[in-house]
Amino acid sequence: MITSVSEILAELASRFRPDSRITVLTGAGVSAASGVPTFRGPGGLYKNRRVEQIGTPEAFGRDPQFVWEWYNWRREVIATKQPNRAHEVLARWSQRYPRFTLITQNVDGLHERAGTQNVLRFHGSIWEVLCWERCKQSPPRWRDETAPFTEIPPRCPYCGGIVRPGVVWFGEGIDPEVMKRSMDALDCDIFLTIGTSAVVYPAAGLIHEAKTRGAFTVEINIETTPAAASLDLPLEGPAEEVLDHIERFIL
Ligand code: BV8
Repeated sequence: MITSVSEILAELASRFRPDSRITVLTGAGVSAASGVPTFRGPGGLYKNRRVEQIGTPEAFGRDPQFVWEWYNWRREVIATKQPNRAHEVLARWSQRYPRFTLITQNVDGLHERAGTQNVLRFHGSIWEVLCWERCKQSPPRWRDETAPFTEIPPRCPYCGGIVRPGVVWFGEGIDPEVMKRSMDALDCDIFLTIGTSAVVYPAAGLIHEAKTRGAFTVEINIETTPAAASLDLPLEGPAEEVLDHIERFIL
Protein backbone atom coordinates (compact mmCIF):
# COMPACT_ATOMS: atom_id res chain seq x y z
CA MET A 1 0.00 0.00 0.00
CA ILE A 2 1.42 3.41 -0.96
CA THR A 3 0.80 6.13 1.61
CA SER A 4 0.92 9.68 0.28
CA VAL A 5 2.51 12.62 2.09
CA SER A 6 -0.97 14.13 2.43
CA GLU A 7 -2.23 10.99 4.18
CA ILE A 8 0.71 11.04 6.59
CA LEU A 9 0.20 14.72 7.42
CA ALA A 10 -3.55 14.25 7.81
CA GLU A 11 -2.95 11.34 10.19
CA LEU A 12 -0.52 13.45 12.22
CA ALA A 13 -2.88 16.43 12.23
CA SER A 14 -5.70 14.23 13.57
CA ARG A 15 -3.64 13.72 16.72
CA PHE A 16 -3.85 17.47 17.47
CA ARG A 17 -6.98 17.62 19.66
CA PRO A 18 -7.95 20.51 21.95
CA ASP A 19 -6.76 18.65 25.06
CA SER A 20 -3.66 17.04 23.49
CA ARG A 21 -0.44 17.36 25.46
CA ILE A 22 2.01 18.66 22.86
CA THR A 23 5.72 19.04 23.57
CA VAL A 24 8.21 20.43 21.08
CA LEU A 25 12.02 20.39 21.25
CA THR A 26 13.71 22.86 18.91
CA GLY A 27 17.28 23.45 17.76
CA ALA A 28 19.21 25.83 15.55
CA GLY A 29 17.52 24.59 12.33
CA VAL A 30 14.31 26.36 13.35
CA SER A 31 16.11 29.71 13.17
CA ALA A 32 18.02 28.88 9.96
CA ALA A 33 15.34 30.42 7.71
CA SER A 34 15.62 33.62 9.77
CA GLY A 35 19.29 33.81 8.77
CA VAL A 36 20.85 32.63 12.06
CA PRO A 37 23.68 30.16 11.24
CA THR A 38 23.41 26.65 12.73
CA PHE A 39 26.30 25.23 14.77
CA ARG A 40 27.13 22.10 12.83
CA GLY A 41 26.18 23.25 9.34
CA PRO A 42 27.79 25.69 6.87
CA GLY A 43 28.95 28.84 8.68
CA GLY A 44 28.94 27.00 12.01
CA LEU A 45 32.67 27.41 12.66
CA TYR A 46 33.86 30.67 14.22
CA LYS A 47 37.44 31.53 13.25
CA ASN A 48 37.92 27.82 12.53
CA ARG A 49 36.76 26.69 15.95
CA ARG A 50 33.76 24.52 16.82
CA VAL A 51 31.11 25.40 19.41
CA GLU A 52 32.46 22.60 21.64
CA GLN A 53 35.81 24.45 21.72
CA ILE A 54 34.43 27.95 22.37
CA GLY A 55 31.38 27.26 24.51
CA THR A 56 33.06 26.02 27.68
CA PRO A 57 33.93 27.63 31.03
CA GLU A 58 37.56 26.61 30.43
CA ALA A 59 37.71 28.47 27.09
CA PHE A 60 36.18 31.54 28.75
CA GLY A 61 38.62 31.35 31.68
CA ARG A 62 41.56 31.16 29.23
CA ASP A 63 40.43 33.84 26.79
CA PRO A 64 37.25 35.78 27.71
CA GLN A 65 38.01 38.31 24.99
CA PHE A 66 37.82 35.68 22.23
CA VAL A 67 34.69 34.02 23.61
CA TRP A 68 32.99 37.42 23.91
CA GLU A 69 33.97 38.26 20.30
CA TRP A 70 31.92 35.22 19.26
CA TYR A 71 28.94 36.19 21.40
CA ASN A 72 29.16 39.84 20.32
CA TRP A 73 29.09 38.71 16.67
CA ARG A 74 26.13 36.40 17.33
CA ARG A 75 24.24 39.16 19.19
CA GLU A 76 24.75 41.48 16.23
CA VAL A 77 23.53 38.84 13.75
CA ILE A 78 20.48 37.81 15.80
CA ALA A 79 19.45 41.39 16.59
CA THR A 80 18.79 42.01 12.88
CA LYS A 81 16.73 38.80 12.35
CA GLN A 82 13.01 38.15 12.57
CA PRO A 83 11.06 35.02 13.53
CA ASN A 84 10.18 32.87 10.48
CA ARG A 85 7.12 30.74 9.62
CA ALA A 86 8.32 27.86 11.84
CA HIS A 87 8.43 30.16 14.90
CA GLU A 88 5.04 31.59 13.96
CA VAL A 89 3.27 28.22 13.61
CA LEU A 90 4.67 27.06 16.96
CA ALA A 91 3.61 30.35 18.58
CA ARG A 92 0.03 29.83 17.31
CA TRP A 93 -0.04 26.27 18.64
CA SER A 94 1.21 27.48 22.03
CA GLN A 95 -1.71 29.90 22.16
CA ARG A 96 -4.24 27.38 20.92
CA TYR A 97 -3.37 24.26 22.92
CA PRO A 98 -3.44 24.78 26.71
CA ARG A 99 -1.16 21.77 27.29
CA PHE A 100 1.64 22.90 24.94
CA THR A 101 5.29 23.16 26.04
CA LEU A 102 8.21 24.31 23.93
CA ILE A 103 11.71 23.28 25.03
CA THR A 104 14.32 25.14 23.03
CA GLN A 105 18.07 24.70 22.84
CA ASN A 106 18.22 28.03 21.00
CA VAL A 107 19.46 31.03 22.92
CA ASP A 108 18.37 33.59 20.30
CA GLY A 109 14.97 34.49 21.81
CA LEU A 110 13.13 34.22 18.46
CA HIS A 111 10.43 31.88 19.87
CA GLU A 112 9.56 34.45 22.52
CA ARG A 113 9.60 37.27 19.94
CA ALA A 114 7.10 35.27 17.85
CA GLY A 115 4.77 35.21 20.88
CA THR A 116 5.27 31.59 21.98
CA GLN A 117 3.83 30.72 25.39
CA ASN A 118 5.36 28.28 27.86
CA VAL A 119 8.94 28.32 26.53
CA LEU A 120 11.63 26.46 28.47
CA ARG A 121 15.08 27.83 27.59
CA PHE A 122 17.13 24.67 28.02
CA HIS A 123 20.48 26.35 27.21
CA GLY A 124 19.70 29.81 28.61
CA SER A 125 19.60 33.10 26.72
CA ILE A 126 22.17 35.06 24.78
CA TRP A 127 20.35 38.21 25.99
CA GLU A 128 21.19 37.53 29.63
CA VAL A 129 24.52 37.94 31.42
CA LEU A 130 25.89 37.17 34.86
CA CYS A 131 28.92 38.10 36.89
CA TRP A 132 31.77 35.69 36.12
CA GLU A 133 32.86 35.86 39.75
CA ARG A 134 29.19 35.56 40.92
CA CYS A 135 29.79 38.61 43.13
CA LYS A 136 27.48 38.91 46.13
CA GLN A 137 26.06 42.27 45.06
CA SER A 138 24.79 41.11 41.65
CA PRO A 139 21.53 39.24 40.89
CA PRO A 140 21.94 35.64 39.64
CA ARG A 141 21.58 36.96 36.05
CA TRP A 142 20.12 39.98 34.30
CA ARG A 143 18.95 41.01 30.84
CA ASP A 144 21.24 43.10 28.63
CA GLU A 145 20.33 43.47 24.96
CA THR A 146 23.35 45.55 23.94
CA ALA A 147 24.41 44.47 20.45
CA PRO A 148 27.31 44.84 20.09
CA PHE A 149 29.10 45.74 23.30
CA THR A 150 31.71 48.40 22.52
CA GLU A 151 33.97 47.11 25.28
CA ILE A 152 34.51 43.36 25.67
CA PRO A 153 34.48 41.58 27.98
CA PRO A 154 31.62 43.70 29.35
CA ARG A 155 31.95 44.76 32.97
CA CYS A 156 29.80 43.77 35.93
CA PRO A 157 28.02 46.96 37.07
CA TYR A 158 28.05 45.64 40.65
CA CYS A 159 31.72 44.72 41.22
CA GLY A 160 33.61 45.91 38.12
CA GLY A 161 34.70 42.36 37.23
CA ILE A 162 33.77 40.74 33.93
CA VAL A 163 30.42 39.24 32.98
CA ARG A 164 29.71 36.06 31.03
CA PRO A 165 26.81 35.15 28.73
CA GLY A 166 23.76 33.62 30.44
CA VAL A 167 23.94 30.37 28.47
CA VAL A 168 24.72 26.76 29.38
CA TRP A 169 28.18 25.76 28.23
CA PHE A 170 29.58 22.25 27.73
CA GLY A 171 30.33 20.69 31.10
CA GLU A 172 27.72 22.84 32.85
CA GLY A 173 24.45 21.54 34.23
CA ILE A 174 20.99 22.53 33.01
CA ASP A 175 19.07 24.82 35.40
CA PRO A 176 17.37 22.31 37.75
CA GLU A 177 13.96 24.01 37.49
CA VAL A 178 14.14 24.03 33.66
CA MET A 179 15.23 20.38 33.72
CA LYS A 180 12.36 19.39 35.99
CA ARG A 181 9.75 21.19 33.91
CA SER A 182 11.22 19.68 30.72
CA MET A 183 11.07 16.17 32.18
CA ASP A 184 7.46 16.76 33.28
CA ALA A 185 6.58 17.83 29.72
CA LEU A 186 7.76 14.46 28.36
CA ASP A 187 4.50 12.91 29.60
CA CYS A 188 2.76 14.03 26.43
CA ASP A 189 0.69 12.74 23.50
CA ILE A 190 2.79 14.22 20.69
CA PHE A 191 6.51 15.04 20.91
CA LEU A 192 8.09 16.90 18.00
CA THR A 193 11.85 17.34 17.66
CA ILE A 194 12.51 20.08 15.12
CA GLY A 195 15.73 21.39 13.56
CA THR A 196 18.17 19.79 15.96
CA SER A 197 21.05 17.45 15.12
CA ALA A 198 20.21 15.56 18.34
CA VAL A 199 23.84 15.12 19.34
CA VAL A 200 24.04 17.38 22.40
CA TYR A 201 23.00 15.81 25.69
CA PRO A 202 21.01 15.94 27.90
CA ALA A 203 18.71 17.68 25.35
CA ALA A 204 18.92 14.78 22.86
CA GLY A 205 18.01 12.36 25.65
CA LEU A 206 14.61 14.04 25.99
CA ILE A 207 13.59 12.61 22.60
CA HIS A 208 14.23 9.02 23.66
CA GLU A 209 12.61 9.57 27.05
CA ALA A 210 9.43 10.96 25.45
CA LYS A 211 9.26 7.87 23.24
CA THR A 212 9.80 5.55 26.22
CA ARG A 213 6.95 7.27 28.05
CA GLY A 214 4.58 6.59 25.15
CA ALA A 215 4.48 9.83 23.16
CA PHE A 216 3.97 9.75 19.39
CA THR A 217 7.37 11.08 18.32
CA VAL A 218 7.93 13.16 15.19
CA GLU A 219 11.11 14.65 13.76
CA ILE A 220 11.26 17.52 11.29
CA ASN A 221 14.72 18.06 9.81
CA ILE A 222 16.39 18.52 6.44
CA GLU A 223 18.81 15.68 7.29
CA THR A 224 18.64 12.31 9.02
CA THR A 225 19.74 12.51 12.65
CA PRO A 226 20.88 9.78 15.07
CA ALA A 227 17.42 10.00 16.69
CA ALA A 228 15.48 9.33 13.48
CA ALA A 229 15.63 5.52 13.57
CA SER A 230 13.82 5.29 16.90
CA LEU A 231 11.10 7.85 16.08
CA ASP A 232 7.54 7.15 14.99
CA LEU A 233 7.52 9.67 12.14
CA PRO A 234 10.68 11.23 10.68
CA LEU A 235 9.66 14.00 8.27
CA GLU A 236 12.36 15.29 5.95
CA GLY A 237 12.09 18.96 4.98
CA PRO A 238 12.60 22.52 6.17
CA ALA A 239 10.76 23.25 9.43
CA GLU A 240 9.26 26.48 8.08
CA GLU A 241 7.58 24.51 5.25
CA VAL A 242 6.66 21.26 6.99
CA LEU A 243 5.06 23.02 9.99
CA ASP A 244 3.07 25.19 7.60
CA HIS A 245 1.75 22.04 5.85
CA ILE A 246 0.84 20.31 9.10
CA GLU A 247 -1.00 23.40 10.29
CA ARG A 248 -3.08 23.49 7.12
CA PHE A 249 -4.27 19.93 7.81
CA ILE A 250 -5.21 20.83 11.39
CA LEU A 251 -7.28 23.89 10.54
C1 BV8 B 1 26.08 18.42 30.87
C2 BV8 B 1 25.95 27.07 24.37
C3 BV8 B 1 26.59 17.57 33.05
C4 BV8 B 1 24.88 28.04 24.14
C5 BV8 B 1 25.73 24.76 23.70
C6 BV8 B 1 25.92 11.94 26.94
C7 BV8 B 1 26.57 11.43 25.85
C8 BV8 B 1 27.60 12.12 25.24
C9 BV8 B 1 28.02 13.35 25.73
C10 BV8 B 1 27.37 13.87 26.83
C11 BV8 B 1 26.36 13.16 27.42
N1 BV8 B 1 25.90 13.91 28.45
C12 BV8 B 1 26.59 15.06 28.53
C13 BV8 B 1 27.52 15.06 27.55
C14 BV8 B 1 28.51 16.13 27.30
C15 BV8 B 1 27.99 17.29 26.49
C16 BV8 B 1 27.60 16.76 25.13
O1 BV8 B 1 26.44 16.55 24.82
N2 BV8 B 1 28.57 16.57 24.25
C17 BV8 B 1 28.31 16.05 22.91
C18 BV8 B 1 28.45 17.16 21.89
C19 BV8 B 1 29.28 14.95 22.65
N3 BV8 B 1 26.89 17.95 27.16
C20 BV8 B 1 27.09 18.89 28.08
O2 BV8 B 1 28.22 19.22 28.43
C21 BV8 B 1 25.87 19.48 28.74
N4 BV8 B 1 26.06 19.52 30.13
O3 BV8 B 1 25.84 17.33 30.45
O4 BV8 B 1 26.41 18.66 32.14
C22 BV8 B 1 26.66 18.17 34.36
C23 BV8 B 1 25.78 17.75 35.29
C24 BV8 B 1 25.82 18.29 36.56
C25 BV8 B 1 26.76 19.27 36.84
C26 BV8 B 1 27.64 19.71 35.88
C27 BV8 B 1 27.60 19.16 34.63
C28 BV8 B 1 25.67 20.94 28.34
C29 BV8 B 1 25.43 21.11 26.89
C30 BV8 B 1 25.25 22.58 26.56
C31 BV8 B 1 25.74 22.89 25.22
N5 BV8 B 1 25.59 24.30 24.90
N6 BV8 B 1 26.01 26.03 23.43
C32 BV8 B 1 25.15 28.87 22.94
O5 BV8 B 1 26.05 29.72 23.00
O6 BV8 B 1 24.43 28.71 21.97
S1 BV8 B 1 25.73 23.60 22.43
C33 BV8 B 1 25.06 23.99 20.93
O7 BV8 B 1 24.51 22.75 20.50
C34 BV8 B 1 23.96 24.96 20.77
O8 BV8 B 1 23.82 25.81 21.82
C35 BV8 B 1 22.70 24.17 20.61
O9 BV8 B 1 21.82 24.54 21.61
C36 BV8 B 1 23.15 22.75 20.78
C37 BV8 B 1 22.46 21.79 19.87
O10 BV8 B 1 22.70 22.12 18.53
P1 BV8 B 1 21.52 22.16 17.50
O11 BV8 B 1 20.54 23.17 17.94
O12 BV8 B 1 21.01 20.79 17.30
O13 BV8 B 1 22.23 22.75 16.20
P2 BV8 B 1 23.09 21.97 15.08
O14 BV8 B 1 23.82 22.98 14.30
O15 BV8 B 1 23.86 20.87 15.67
O16 BV8 B 1 22.00 21.28 14.17
C38 BV8 B 1 21.09 22.02 13.39
C39 BV8 B 1 20.11 21.05 12.78
O17 BV8 B 1 19.13 21.77 12.07
C40 BV8 B 1 20.76 20.09 11.77
O18 BV8 B 1 20.33 18.75 12.05
C41 BV8 B 1 20.22 20.55 10.40
O19 BV8 B 1 20.02 19.49 9.49
C42 BV8 B 1 18.90 21.14 10.84
N7 BV8 B 1 18.35 22.16 9.93
C43 BV8 B 1 18.99 23.18 9.28
N8 BV8 B 1 18.11 23.96 8.63
C44 BV8 B 1 16.88 23.43 8.88
C45 BV8 B 1 17.02 22.29 9.70
N9 BV8 B 1 15.98 21.54 10.11
C46 BV8 B 1 14.76 21.94 9.72
N10 BV8 B 1 14.54 23.03 8.95
C47 BV8 B 1 15.56 23.80 8.50
N11 BV8 B 1 15.32 24.87 7.72
